[in-house]
Amino acid sequence: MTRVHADSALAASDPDLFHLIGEEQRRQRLGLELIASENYTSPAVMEAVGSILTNKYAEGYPGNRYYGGCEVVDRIEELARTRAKELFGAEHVNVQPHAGTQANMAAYFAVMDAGDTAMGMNLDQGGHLSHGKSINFSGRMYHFVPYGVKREEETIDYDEVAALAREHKPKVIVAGATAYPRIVDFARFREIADETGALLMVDMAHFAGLVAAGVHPTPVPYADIVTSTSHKTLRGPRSAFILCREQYAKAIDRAVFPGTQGGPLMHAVAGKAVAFREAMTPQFKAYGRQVVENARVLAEGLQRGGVRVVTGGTDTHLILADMSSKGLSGKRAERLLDQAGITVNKNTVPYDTRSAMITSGIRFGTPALTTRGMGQDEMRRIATWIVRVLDHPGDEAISAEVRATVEEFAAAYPVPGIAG
Ligand code: DSN
Repeated sequence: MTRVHADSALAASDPDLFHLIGEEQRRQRLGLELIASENYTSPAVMEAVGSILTNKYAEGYPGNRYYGGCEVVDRIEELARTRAKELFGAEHVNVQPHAGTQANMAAYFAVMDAGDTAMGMNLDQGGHLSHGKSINFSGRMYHFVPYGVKREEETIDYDEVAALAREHKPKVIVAGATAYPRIVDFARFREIADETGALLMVDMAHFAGLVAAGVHPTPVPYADIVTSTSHKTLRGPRSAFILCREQYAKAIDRAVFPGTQGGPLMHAVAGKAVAFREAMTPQFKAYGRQVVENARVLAEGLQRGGVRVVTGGTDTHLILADMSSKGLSGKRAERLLDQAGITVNKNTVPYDTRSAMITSGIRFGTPALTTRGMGQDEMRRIATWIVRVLDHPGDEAISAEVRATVEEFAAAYPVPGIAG
């Protein structure tokens, strides 16, 4: 039976949903969140996102809206824009995209026509659905030519990128990935784009928080357009934004609204404003440094336990590990770790022989655990638990033992916004 809380409107009006949120709180608090694209946003961001700003329609942009009563939300959107420009040193920003794929959709819509050629990283080797996969709008609307990584080194094959760009003369080259653990060479991409007359677009969704913290090179000086989500390493609300050079500002704004979206979600825009401000603090810089250090230590721990790490390590928040080194598929490993309270996602590894639904890899990331205050010592311990689970597939006693250890351990690290 759900307990009704005197101070919760939701508990009183919808006990079922209230109960389910309580269960998810428990899962988030007692588990170890190692999905590389997830994080715990701050109570301040959640307050903004949960505010009355959700009530307001504001199609258009500050000072030029299709609705009355926008004088306050105009100032909120301006605040978000000013902060984003300052944080990333960008000439122009659009803070209205609802999510990463919508940001990419608007960016393409701004500078390409249907049928135009573009290049993006192969999804199977680390890219993203919206970087041209045939089952996504990007692959249906545009002619995307995929590039990949070198078989041995497992790092981006820049010579191949250059050769493909010379051959196909794309209008846009997209750099950025969702499962690539190394720093992307933006200068090299710029050189290739300049040589072949392409625009360079960088999707920095995964590493935006590291850029903001100054622990990862920024793509902004190199790229014509930079898209990003705001909820991954950046730790803001679930949403997105686009940075661009001034010369593309009008085209980007028109492509977001009215091109591909209707009314902006002003509560999410407010949440982004809060997150951009938080990302300017010394505490955020320390968090960014720790995210990268934690990933490095976690990768070493996994390697010590006999797990093959793709590219031999990481420069970022993300580790891609090959479960074949433990005789497992990614799907099986994800399930085993889940049972032990460790949350990850299966992922293809470069040149994978298994399908995207099975995979040979697991993607790990450290942003969420770093937000909970964990450091190198914790990463070393977590690596041993992961290896113990992977070394004993199907051993329910060991799975239960690790789960109990994980729950007791995790409970000692508060999750922002969740009472202990
Ligand atoms: N779902 C995101 C990720 O996990 O990387 C990409 O959209």
